Amino acid sequence: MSDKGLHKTNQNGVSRRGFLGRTGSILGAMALAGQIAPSQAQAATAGAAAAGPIDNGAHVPALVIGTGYGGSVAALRLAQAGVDVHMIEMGMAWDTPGSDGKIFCNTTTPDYRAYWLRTKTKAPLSNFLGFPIDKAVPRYTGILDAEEMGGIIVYQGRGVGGGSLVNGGMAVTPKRANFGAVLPTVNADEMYDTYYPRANAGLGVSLIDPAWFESVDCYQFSRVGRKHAQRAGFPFVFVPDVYDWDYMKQEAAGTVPKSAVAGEILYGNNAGKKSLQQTYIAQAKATGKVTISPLHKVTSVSPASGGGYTVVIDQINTTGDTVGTKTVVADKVFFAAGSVGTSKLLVRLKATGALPNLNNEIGKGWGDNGNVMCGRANHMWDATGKVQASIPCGGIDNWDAGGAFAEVAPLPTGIETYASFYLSITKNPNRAEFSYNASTGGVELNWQTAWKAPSIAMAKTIFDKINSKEGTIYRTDLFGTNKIWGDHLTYHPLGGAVLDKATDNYGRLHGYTGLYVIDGALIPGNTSVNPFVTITALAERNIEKIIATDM
Ligand code: FAE
Repeated sequence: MSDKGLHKTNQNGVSRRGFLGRTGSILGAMALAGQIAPSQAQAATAGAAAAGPIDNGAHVPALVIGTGYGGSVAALRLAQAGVDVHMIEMGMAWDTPGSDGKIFCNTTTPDYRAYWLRTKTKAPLSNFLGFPIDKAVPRYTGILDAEEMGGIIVYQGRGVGGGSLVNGGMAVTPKRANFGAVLPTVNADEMYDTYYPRANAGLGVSLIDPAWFESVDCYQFSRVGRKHAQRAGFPFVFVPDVYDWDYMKQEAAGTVPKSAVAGEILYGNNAGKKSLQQTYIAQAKATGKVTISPLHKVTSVSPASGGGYTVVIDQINTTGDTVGTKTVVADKVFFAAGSVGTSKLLVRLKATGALPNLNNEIGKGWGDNGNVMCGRANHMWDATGKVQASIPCGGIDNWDAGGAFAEVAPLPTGIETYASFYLSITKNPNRAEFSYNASTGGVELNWQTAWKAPSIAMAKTIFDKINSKEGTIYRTDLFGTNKIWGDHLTYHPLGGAVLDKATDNYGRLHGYTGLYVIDGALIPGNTSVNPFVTITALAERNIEKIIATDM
């Protein structure tokens, strides 16, 4: 594959912390032992962990809404430039273990930590062998939000670190030839010479050791995926990741506690994965100029009478109830609440008169990165392995000919499934729009499930051919009964405040000085590969310009 970025390995500049060894929580232990409700325990521990939650009436130079990729880049670079930053995060700090000694629960055993304010899990794969697998969980400010937006469920990470807490860590730079379609108004030379390398370094991106890949049991599923791809004439490419591959080697050898090899991913990794907590956020905190308020949700931003912006923030408890409201003033506000979070805020603030001068591009240009999932049933001689590492490390590239790039994904069930599983990113052209519903006070998205049809057609350019070559069929038991395609969801929401449309070409919102968008909302719907490296690189580019000219 002629991709400059795809195979790039760069570990420079990564601030790494230990993954384990955090202190235990007596309160958490009491909660799990049933002595007090988890909500009470976690409210106490989250409050204790949050060094310096923002005070009512505070005045801050820079306020960042959200602690995902865009927010973390903004906070670090502003702090390094000498600006005091406060980050507001609606999710939890995720720095305190429960009574099992673990901060995060396993994918196969979801508990109160798994879902954002749900009473039943909402797993992306809803069924197995046709049977529903979702189960009851206590309502809690858990780590994964399955946000139902009409025709689509948008999965997002909640907590300090945003999507980096729950994602697969696949850190993919788009092929340069495709970049013009990803961000048409951005100079590709600058991105590929400066900002993509800076983002990859900051995130701690590296590639699996190819020799180890060939030998280890936990990537048998990926080797089977490669064999089938190549026999059907498709290139299989290794995909970089932020997982610590040396740690995973030790997991496989049984010398350290297992995380990826034990199937941890969707509800957090207790070791091995370099989430933003270990990289950008650790560096930002180390400057001494960044504080974070977890379990705080921004509800309003409007011009303050004396200059800057009045920001209204609800403090919530772990069952999602508002326990206090704070009003602060910020000289500059960075919207980094993720594509959906930022879009919903801006659409509502424009419609309700808090920020009436935002332009009519607000809420537009939203896409799902063409996500669609499917499984294939292999022959008995193509076992994919009982033990599967939860971190994908390879993909099938048919972007140019068929408009699809498919991750060979694990199905870490702990049993032999004889299934190959894939998340495809496709060139789906459909774009949706957010709008304010005055009667409910909510913000809606007009995406239709039928709009996934182009994604299915593009994914079929790969899997119909593989099935025909191998004499195999699609699995029909993973997303319901007799349902082949996981076309109800996305992991990759993008757009809603598109660069050079809702904002100028560096994320400055039109209509207001000192308001910025710096997250996935800037990207118009598709990145041709997994999106977080592009979100990070674009944030690096934009914040450099903003610091140079606006601070
Ligand atoms: P994001 O990381 O979503 O951060 C936004 C933050 O803002 C969150 O922490 C929110 O809780 C917080 N927030 C929202 N509203 C408010 C508010 N009103 N007040 C305060 N805080 C608020 O945004 N991408 C890849 O490139 N590779 C992968 O392997 C990959 N796998 C994924 C797997 C899963 C299951 C999921 C869900 C996503 C995956 N992604 C992957 C997507 C990736 O995580 C996502 O594109 C980025 O996290 C988006 O970054 P942002 O900075 O835009």
